Amino acid sequence: MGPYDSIRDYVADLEERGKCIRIKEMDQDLYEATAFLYTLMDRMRAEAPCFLLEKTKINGRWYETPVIGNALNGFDMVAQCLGVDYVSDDQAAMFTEAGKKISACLKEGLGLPFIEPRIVDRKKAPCKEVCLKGADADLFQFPWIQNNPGDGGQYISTGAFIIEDEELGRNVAIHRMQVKEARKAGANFAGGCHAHQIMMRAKAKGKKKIDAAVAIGVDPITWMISASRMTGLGEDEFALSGGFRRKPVELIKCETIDLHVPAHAEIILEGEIPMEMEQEGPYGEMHGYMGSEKQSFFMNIKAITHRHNPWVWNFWPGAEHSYMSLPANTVLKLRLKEMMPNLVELFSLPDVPAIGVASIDKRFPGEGIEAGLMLFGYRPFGFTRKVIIVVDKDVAPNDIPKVIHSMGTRWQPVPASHLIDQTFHSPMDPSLKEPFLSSKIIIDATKQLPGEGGPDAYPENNLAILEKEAPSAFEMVKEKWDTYFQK
Ligand SMILES: Cc1cc2nc3c(=O)[nH]c(=O)nc-3n(C[C@H](O)[C@H](O)[C@H](O)COP(=O)(O)O)c2cc1C
Ligand SMILES: [Mn+2]
Repeated sequence: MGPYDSIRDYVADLEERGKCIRIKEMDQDLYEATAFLYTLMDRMRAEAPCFLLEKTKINGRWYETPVIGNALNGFDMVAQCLGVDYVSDDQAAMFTEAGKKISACLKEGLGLPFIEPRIVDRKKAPCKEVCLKGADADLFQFPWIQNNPGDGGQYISTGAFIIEDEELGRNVAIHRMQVKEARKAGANFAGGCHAHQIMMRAKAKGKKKIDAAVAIGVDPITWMISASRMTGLGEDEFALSGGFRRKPVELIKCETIDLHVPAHAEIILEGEIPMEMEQEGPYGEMHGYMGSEKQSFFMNIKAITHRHNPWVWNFWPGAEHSYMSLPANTVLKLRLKEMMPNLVELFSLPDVPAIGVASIDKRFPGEGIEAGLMLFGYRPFGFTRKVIIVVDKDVAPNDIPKVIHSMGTRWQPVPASHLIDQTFHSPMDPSLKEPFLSSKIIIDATKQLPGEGGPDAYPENNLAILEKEAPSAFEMVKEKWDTYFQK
């Protein structure tokens, strides 16, 4: 049961739940693992298990270093990581339970919980079991995956970059790394991210390079926290992870630089990032489209430390889904609820970018569109959303067929839509003509009141009649449920 100290402890529990499969071997020179993942997601969606490849062929060489993929799929896995007592495959229930666990960690006034990391003894740091320096620190001894034939090469796709700013302190964030040479890999810091800001601050001070460490295979809560923005520049993601773990992240000092890394990680890279850029990419991005080549920082590697028989954790952007965002999305929702008293529930689809669904307790005309405008206007939410669907409180936003049903039965496209011609938006969206500029739409699928152009009265809902006039029917069926399936 979560919270876990390592990805291995987590995967061991997944296996026990039947949610991780072991696969003897795959030939990634033929993109077998990638095609497998796409097929797995198409067939099983949120039920698709994590998988562990015992042997993987890359560039003609069979690696026996295990590769794990699809490691966080489904709200059940998020709930398991957070330590929800009873974990089941019921995605709606697990969305709610995981949300409750996240809320319970927050301080009064929705303050983020920070628990400072703890430095442990070297003997308690499995990431130091093997230490390689100089020429021995060779990236090609590990099975880094090239996800797609369109990608620029093999990538380290789940590394948490640990860097420090002299005044502001530590930053921990997931950034992809293109494997370039035995001791050189990309450091893809998008403009505006904290790592990029720290690089710019160092450059302004005349620094020629900064020290960096990368932890591959961190514990799943540290993964969720370092993969999505919740903190400001200068707030330590390890401390925030500690807050959601309800116990400190354990750290150990690097061999060659003055940085600390998670003691229970699988593989650690130590090195430095010069103030220079090189070509990076192309790379298949989160939204499922190929990103173009660009200039980006890179890291020179001085040392590698790892566990005995380390695991490579790979991520396939665009094919895997965004369950890691649940902690960040839950905090956003709670903050929005303080500003919008009629907001009941807010849901971002983990498998579809840019669409948000909100339910509101509607009493007055205009509240559906108002809710959409509020949500678009709050940048941490609105920046990455292009379509907001607003439903009544009797519809659960995470029950997508019911949301679509509401659109089919409660929504009149005119007048209950609101188009925004052009506003600020994530440049990741491949449909944009100009970066940062997108049109947006609010779909108000709440029952329209007569003043909004809706019917004078909505017919009664069949289910509501049943619940009112035969209240014991569902109780009876629930009690007898198992008997219906007995042979
Ligand atoms: C699998 C994965 C890969 C990511 N790759 C990158 C990347 O290459 N560059 C980047 O700037 N952000 C990337 N991100 C997003 C950042 O991790 C995320 O925005 C994080 O909040 C940045 O940290 P910061 O808040 O300290 O800036 C990635 C996220 C995931 C889940
Ligand atoms: Mn940060």
